[in-house]
Amino acid sequence: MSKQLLLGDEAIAQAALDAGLSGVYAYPGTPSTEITEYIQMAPITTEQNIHNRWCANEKTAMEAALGMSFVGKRALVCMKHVGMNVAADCFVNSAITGVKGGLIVIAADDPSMHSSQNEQDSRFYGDFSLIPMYEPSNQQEAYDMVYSGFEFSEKLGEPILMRMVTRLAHSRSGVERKEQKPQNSISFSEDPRQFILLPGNARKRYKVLLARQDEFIKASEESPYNKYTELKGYLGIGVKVKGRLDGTLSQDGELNPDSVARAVGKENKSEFGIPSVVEMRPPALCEGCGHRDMYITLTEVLKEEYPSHKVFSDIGCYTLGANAPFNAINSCVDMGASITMAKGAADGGLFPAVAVIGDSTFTHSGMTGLLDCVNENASVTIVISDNETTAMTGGQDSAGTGRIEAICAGIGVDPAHIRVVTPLKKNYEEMKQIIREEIEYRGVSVIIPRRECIQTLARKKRSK
Ligand SMILES: Cc1ncc(C[n+]2csc(CCOP(=O)(O)OP(=O)(O)O)c2C)c(N)n1
Ligand code: SF4
Repeated sequence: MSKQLLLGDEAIAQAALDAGLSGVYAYPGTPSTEITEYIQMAPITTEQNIHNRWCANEKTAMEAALGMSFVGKRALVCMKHVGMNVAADCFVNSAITGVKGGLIVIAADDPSMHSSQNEQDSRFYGDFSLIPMYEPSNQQEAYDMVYSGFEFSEKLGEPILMRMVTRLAHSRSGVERKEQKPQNSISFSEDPRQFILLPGNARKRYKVLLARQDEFIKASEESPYNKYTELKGYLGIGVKVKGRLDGTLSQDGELNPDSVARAVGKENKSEFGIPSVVEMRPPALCEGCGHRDMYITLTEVLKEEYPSHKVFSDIGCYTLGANAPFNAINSCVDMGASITMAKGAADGGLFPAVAVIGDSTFTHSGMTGLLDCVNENASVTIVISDNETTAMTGGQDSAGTGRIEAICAGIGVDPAHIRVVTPLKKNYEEMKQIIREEIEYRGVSVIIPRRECIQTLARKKRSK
């Protein structure tokens, strides 16, 4: 078969397509995003009607994929490592239901936090949920594991977790493809109660999962991907193995040639230094970005008129409001936490409590927090800075585009306190007046500054 030069992420996508994939379910997040983007662009996806639309969040992705597996078809779920925390409820339980059609979950870890808020190790999720896990060491293995992994998942009747890391996801190598398989046709489990996790059934299924661990270990020992090369007789002769745990290597961050060379007492001379013209510069919002206009007006009102304010932000381009010149935000914890933290702080007596969240993060996990606010008529001012895309991860579709006000009204926000503005310099006075009015309103108010991200706008213009 032909060899292609593929990113690790692309190797996964190509393998899934070649293995007869029926649907990819994902929410964008570095370093996993390119898997879904590759599937979206592949001609076979349209030809064979393979599901490929972005999901609202990782939990909905995992659940929809389990539904696809329920009907006997092959599904792929992709997310960055922190997405595993969002998907965990369904993911852990899917080990107990088991699967019908092959199901592979890709967790793309980001050691050294190149673009993440933590560097958790997703392999613990494999251990924790007691299912088999793959960890490829190169692009070809990533391809081979996914290609054969669907069949393996169907044979075991369990989902498979595959852990990637940034360097492998984002570097290229030649990958040999295998033959194209057709999609599975619809079929159902022989056990009509397989997916019903009522306690009586869940207890039984959990016992079965536990009893099957030896079988999984055997499969692991016989796997062509597990090789043991006798290095210097380390195992079994009492030679001390040095590494992260004894401090020889740092417990955090990724391993690289420099850190390993230092650990074994060798000097590793860099061949290519950083040219002197290259200067480190902190990331910043693009010139002309609507989030800038939002922060300029918001901080002017808050700093001058409400010195006791706090701003709870969220995760997206607008998190850069933490940096100068804005220095506008006081928190950024996890997707959706802006609204809920603002509510908790307001419950505790803070005034004004302001949340700043993007449109994609709002539909990912801000909506439920808004419902909590509405149910208690919390005194919070929520700014949904709507740039009509998921900009931070490269401009993917955003699940609520065109419907943000309707969603807020549907959740129960008083329509009089859902205020839409266009974040442009000429509207600054109007924006500041709206911010004042909504802060003064002691209930739930939502301000929606809406202007398309200039990067996606420019891309659309170029493609026209
Ligand atoms: C649980 C989780 N999933 C995915 C990500 C990756 N990620 C960071 S911000 C973001 C969405 C940003 O979109 P939006 O809130 O609309 O803000 P924008 O970047 O468009 O300003 C995503 C998907 C993450 N950090 N955490
Ligand atoms: S990519 Fe878009 S949303 Fe992000 S900073 Fe640039 S203009 Fe703003």
